[in-house]
Amino acid sequence: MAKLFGQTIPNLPWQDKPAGYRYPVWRYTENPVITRDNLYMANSIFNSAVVPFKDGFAGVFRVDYRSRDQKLVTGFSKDGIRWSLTDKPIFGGYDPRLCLMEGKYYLSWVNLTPHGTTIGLAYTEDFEHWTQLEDACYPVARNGVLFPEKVNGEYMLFIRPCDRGHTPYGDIFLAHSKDLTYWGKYRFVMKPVKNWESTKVGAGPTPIRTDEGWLMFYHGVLTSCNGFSYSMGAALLDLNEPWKVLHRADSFLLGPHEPYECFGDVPNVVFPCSALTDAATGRIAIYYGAADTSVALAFTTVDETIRYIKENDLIK
Ligand code: BMA
Repeated sequence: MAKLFGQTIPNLPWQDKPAGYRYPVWRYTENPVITRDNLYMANSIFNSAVVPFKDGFAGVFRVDYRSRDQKLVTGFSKDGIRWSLTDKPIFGGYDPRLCLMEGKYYLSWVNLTPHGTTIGLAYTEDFEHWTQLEDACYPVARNGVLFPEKVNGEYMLFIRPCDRGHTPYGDIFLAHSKDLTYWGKYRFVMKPVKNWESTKVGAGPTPIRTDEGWLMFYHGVLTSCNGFSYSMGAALLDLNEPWKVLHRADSFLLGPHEPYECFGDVPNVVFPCSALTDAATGRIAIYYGAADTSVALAFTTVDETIRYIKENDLIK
């Protein structure tokens, strides 16, 4: 087994891969796990992030209310599947990512400013009290994703420069910081290459350290005659120089297929924001937004994913 570093999570939500299923990522049979019915006045709940917390799990959820205000709320769960959300927005904005680093839970998200979107940063220890840091970037950027540990003594943040709208382009960059306030040394990581992601790419869950490199799940966007279609890809990045792509799957690992991924406020969206990993077994549980309407869950293992990446490697 490829070695996966990080927490051991014995109560990781899990289902075995269905017999005869050939792809590396399989869906939870009772998807979606969170719908608009989880919160009064929600129009939709999607693109959300979770982490292990106490004897269960905590999360930050993107809620678009009936007013269509976009807010982040917290939620708690014993098993990672049945969630109770608190109807008390902590920040405005969308697409949260969570990462446990140095004993604190760091949140990065798309922060809304009068000048465009930027990367908001905050941390908490209890999911009740939050300390907001400086925005990590001037507008306009989205898909800010922190690494769970320093690399060569510096914090690392994926970032995706964009415009003020639903940007028809997008490459992933990496920013460095010594203090989580001043960011710089921007390095290009990857751009869209293949058909399924020919419009733009953006980092997804907190990257996962393995002995083969940083495992990065990301979303790739295709522009079809019917608009954007979002799927999940994966790549392995160099451990010491994570802007260097070692291997990258040339085909998606999970794309819009089931009705809850194909129909909704924005059809044809699989948007991963969070991955729980169990170092003891190599299991990975991925939470993804489905059709900008609900949150769904899928499973893989570090070996299944790395095998698929290498079998379909873009970097020859
Ligand atoms: C994200 C956000 C959403 C959008 C989504 C697809 O980056 O901009 O509002 O619809 O992509 O889930």
